[in-house]
Amino acid sequence: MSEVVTYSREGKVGVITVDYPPVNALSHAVRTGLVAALEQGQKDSEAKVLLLVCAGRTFIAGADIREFGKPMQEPGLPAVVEQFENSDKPLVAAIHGTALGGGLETALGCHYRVALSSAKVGLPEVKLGLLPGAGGTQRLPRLAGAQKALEMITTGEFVAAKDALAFGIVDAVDEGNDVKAAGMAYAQKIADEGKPVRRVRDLTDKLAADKGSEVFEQFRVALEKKARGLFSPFKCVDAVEAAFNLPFPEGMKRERELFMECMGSPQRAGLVHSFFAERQASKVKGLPKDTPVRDVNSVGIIGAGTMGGGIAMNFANVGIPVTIVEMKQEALDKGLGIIRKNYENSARKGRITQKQVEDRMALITGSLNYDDFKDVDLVIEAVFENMAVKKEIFAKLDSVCKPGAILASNTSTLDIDEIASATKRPEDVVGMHFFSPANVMRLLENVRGSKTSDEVKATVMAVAKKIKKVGVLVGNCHGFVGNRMLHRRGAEALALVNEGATPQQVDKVLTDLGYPMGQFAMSDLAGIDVGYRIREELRNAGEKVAPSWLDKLAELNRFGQKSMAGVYKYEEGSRKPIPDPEVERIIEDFRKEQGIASREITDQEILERCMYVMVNEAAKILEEGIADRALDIDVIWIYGYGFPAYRGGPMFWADQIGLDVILAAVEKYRSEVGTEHWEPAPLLKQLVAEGKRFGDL
Ligand code: T1G
Repeated sequence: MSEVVTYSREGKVGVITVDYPPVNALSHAVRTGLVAALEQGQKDSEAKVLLLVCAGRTFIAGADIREFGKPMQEPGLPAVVEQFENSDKPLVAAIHGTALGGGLETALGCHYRVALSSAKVGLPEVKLGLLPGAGGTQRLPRLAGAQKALEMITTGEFVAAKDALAFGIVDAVDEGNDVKAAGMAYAQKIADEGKPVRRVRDLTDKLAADKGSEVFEQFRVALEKKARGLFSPFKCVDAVEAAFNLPFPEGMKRERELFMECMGSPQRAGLVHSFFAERQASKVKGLPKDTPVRDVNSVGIIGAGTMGGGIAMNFANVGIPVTIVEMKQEALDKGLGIIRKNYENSARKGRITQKQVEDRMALITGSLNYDDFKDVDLVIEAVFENMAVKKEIFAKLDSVCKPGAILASNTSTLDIDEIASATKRPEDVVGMHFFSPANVMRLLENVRGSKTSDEVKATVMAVAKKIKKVGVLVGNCHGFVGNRMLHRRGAEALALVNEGATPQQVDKVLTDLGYPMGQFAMSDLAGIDVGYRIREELRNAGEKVAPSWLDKLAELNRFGQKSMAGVYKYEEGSRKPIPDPEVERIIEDFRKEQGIASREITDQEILERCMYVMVNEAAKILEEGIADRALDIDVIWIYGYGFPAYRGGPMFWADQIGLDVILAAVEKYRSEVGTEHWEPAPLLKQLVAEGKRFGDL
């Protein structure tokens, strides 16, 4: 008998129990165990009905993702599910937690499904670059119809038990929280009522209703926009459509063909890497699992601007009271007004209820007085980027906050140690770098100072999980990890335009790679004036900062989206960047002024210079220990800077290209472009010499 699947009988019910922590994934051992237990149940003459139930926190959460890319071991899941469906004894699946992917498919292979009201079901394979490969695309439409099946399979979104009942995906919902008891009661009912086996594959009424429907074409058109650059969502539509055009066995065959196409796609490898990288990033190297974590039940925020407001919403969203301190009442009222407007927008879109709007606003208190921070567990400073101002604030916080309070800065570039030096408790000072809009962007780049204590590091990582952010802990340097790499890309993008490319050519190369936005469209969103002010401050401080055509734009009040013109021009009510001949003239004049003879620049050169410069910088970041692992950098770029998850992040992408190819290009640009930042990172050279990849680190 397998260790992970057991068979027992209680009265007339044969019970098949899966117990394979953490999420009962369908590993080879679980698949063989299921088949063995089913056979035992078939042979057990006392068992009139069979019940499939799982131990632990959830029903089966899918195939074992760790087995992907390895040789497939029999029995495959489609065969296991078919055996369950062929059972001549009614089979009930009792669902708790999340029945996902192959887990839901196994439940769909059973004849009846009961779910706890707290449970969710879903087919999220598309998020891994796949499609349901064990009958989900053929059986789900037979229960839920084309529209719902397509929604669930092309988005991978989870469906709550009550909605699953409404769509016929489950047959009953139990309000209790004991899944075994719920399953036993339902199986007993099936036995007592002598209910027959009911194979989903034989159900056809929903198929007849949607056969030849336009819905498949509508989804393909919608996906052109929503799933730009992705492979598997379109294969999902093809597979579901097959359920409506082919008999079940042929539909299953078609599903398998499409599944194998997805399994072979590089996007699957990228998305599976992203899945595990996101989870690994929360485990900080060198920080023991049992490091104490401080309670964070109240939060203070300094600054009610765009960042401060967004940060406050994250805490109110999870029920943590927030006090926002501003200098002036007017700024406070404006900030609180914007928070309410954001919540009411979400309510209008049906994402939250009006009651939730009021509950969350009630958790956010405005103040003009630092003393209101005396009892909070965590304070996050979110004022404009000026070291002197930040040090003044932290000195004040040091005097009012209770011992043990964590003092955090949302700075996106400045030195955490210098900020901490303004206090007598640098061990309690840390960077918590949110990304705009802070209530939406999922990344939280936590920055450890040289004196930040392990407890504070562990606490801010726990806070990230609590407010549903993807937390990554990095070291302290100018721009930390994300912005330090972005600055290099920005410098190369600017240089490429100086030398002859157009801003739209550069941006197209980046959006074709999969970024939602190019370098210059991003500058227009952030504001051309922001970069200009920083450059002018540095120039006034006597620093040598190269002239730039972006300065010309700023001096012409072309600040970007906010002034309807920047590198691009914008039409009223539209954020669509429109190339502007006026800017091309400004750039041409700048080149003449600087004596630059422009030249033809290829898209490949743009890709290499914008991306390889980042990879080279990332290698320096790794060797300096600012980032512990290449996967941390991948997670930062996927969740903070829009790098396409289907390429796995810039480090995983670089490994796919080959570090030898990248090093050769870096050395080429070191001699051709000559800028210091093209000096090859020693780590990059070492990995190439050893035939290793970033993924091997
Ligand atoms: N396989 C292997 N490990 C898994 C796993 C899986 N399917 N799901 C989770 N884990 C690990 C995870 O790495 C982590 O490990 C631990 O479990 C807890 O996860 C044929 C081919 C279930 C909603 O896509 O969405 O079926 O870090 O931290 O936030 O059609 O995990 O502790 O070592 O995420 O509570 C389809 C993926 C597979 C579901 C729980 N299934 N999992 O979330 O915990 S493809 C999925 C999740 C498939 C068939 C196809 C979530 C969760 P560690 P966690 P959580």
